[in-house]
Formats: sequence, structure tokens, C-alpha cells
Amino acid sequence: MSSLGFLSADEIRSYMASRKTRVVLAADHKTTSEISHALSQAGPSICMLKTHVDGVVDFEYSRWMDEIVRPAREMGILIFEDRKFADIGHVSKTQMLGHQRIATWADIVTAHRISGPDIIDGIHAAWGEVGRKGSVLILAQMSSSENLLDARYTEKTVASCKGMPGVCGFIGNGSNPPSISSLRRSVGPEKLILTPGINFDPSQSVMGQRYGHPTEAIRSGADAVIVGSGIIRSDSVSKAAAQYANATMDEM
Ligand code: 5BU
Repeated sequence: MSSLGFLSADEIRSYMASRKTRVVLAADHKTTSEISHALSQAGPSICMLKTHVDGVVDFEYSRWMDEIVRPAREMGILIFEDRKFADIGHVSKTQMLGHQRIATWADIVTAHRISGPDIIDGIHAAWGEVGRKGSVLILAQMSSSENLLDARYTEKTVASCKGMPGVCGFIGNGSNPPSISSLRRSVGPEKLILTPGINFDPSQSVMGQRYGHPTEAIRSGADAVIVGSGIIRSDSVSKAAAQYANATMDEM
């Protein structure tokens, strides 16, 4: 663990409250400049930027820090790398410190619980090594069709992780409001629930993705919704981001 401790769910909630939006932008673009452009357009309406850095074809560390990380920090936006770590603790630590040096810029990362709880220690050991603090979101549910994270897996995952200080919360299935409500009952009030699988237009789903409405997700107990295509594939990224932000703030 970092001597700086952990980024807590409360700290993240206060970042979100100061941004007055519960939208996490899934900037699923292939190039740094596209991500940077999406960030500048959607920035005023989002509280976190979610990345898949291993999908960025022109990744170059100093450029990433200049064009993505610095502007996000200047706007007070947290950076969330959706790496979905799933290996043993030691290898997850190595991956955090590898080519893309995720530990030096991500505030939050995702991990599966499948390999055991030591994955959380491994990830925090990496943040400790670079003198930063962060937090882990654990996948308790997924939005994709026919995934294997069934109700029993969800229960076991939540029961074993909700008391961990290095875990700020869980990923839930945004396409299904009753699943989010049931996840909130298991998680309790303290930890966060973030839900992907959100789009105003469910017919936009491809390759097994499923979608629900942002307002329903927040009403069912999500702290924030993760939106990719609904924003980044729209004609106006800034307008779409504002519309999603409004739909999440109706409930605040
Ligand atoms: P979309 O374009 O809004 O469908 O993108 C959804 C994003 O959320 C994408 O980056 C996925 O990696 C991420 N996601 C998801 O869709 N479903 C899940 O269960 C998890 C993550 Br976990």
C-alpha cells in the first residue's frame, strides 16, 4: 500500500459533487488526439475520464501526460483506466508499472475479483512505488449479454471486497435497473456503484452490449453512469455530454 493511503469513496463523491455531474466519459477512441478532443468537448459535463489505454494505437507516454492527463487534472476530472486487471497480485503490480505506466496517472482502475483479493494489494503496491494513491473498482456485474458474473458471484464478490479500504466501489450492470438496486442493497451506502451499459437509445447496442437509461440507473442506486458511444459517436459531443449530465442530475 502507498504510505499516502487510499483514495476513498467519500473523496471521489466529493470530486463528483464539485463537478455537478455523474457522467463518466468512456473515451473509446484509438488515438491520443481523438481522446484529447473528446475530453475538451465533453469536459464540462463529466466527472471522470475512463480510458482503455491498451487500445490507443499511437500511445506515447509524454504525449499522453501532456494531452490527456494534464488537461483532465486542470479540469478536476479523475482519470479511470478500465484495465480490468485479473491476474495474480504481483503481475497486476507489474502491469500497473509497465509500458503505459498506469500507476503514474490513473486515479482509479478496474479489477476482477476472480483471481483472489491479493490483486488489490498488488495494484496498491504499484501506486505506492510511484508515490501516489488511488483506488480499485471491482467488477461485481457486467453489462454484456451472457456474462458469467451471476448473482452468486456478485454476492461473494461484494461480501469479500466491500470492507476493503483499497476498494472504492463496484461496477454494476447499467442496462438493468433491478440488478443495480439489488447490488446497492448488498453494497450498502458507503461504497460507490458505477454502471456502464448506458445509452438514451438502446438500439445503438452492438456485439452483445445492453443499454439502460441514465436516470433509471441513478434512481436505482448508481453513483455515476459510464457513457461511451452515446456521447462520443454523437454529432455534438459537448451537447450529448450535457444531455447525459442533466439526466443524471435530475436525481441529485
Ligand atoms: P459504450 O460505448 O457506452 O457501450 O461503452 C461502454 C464502456 O464501458 C466501454 O468502455 C466498456 O469497456 C465499458 N464496460 C462495459 O460496457 N460493460 C461492462 O460490464 C464493463 C465495462 Br465492466
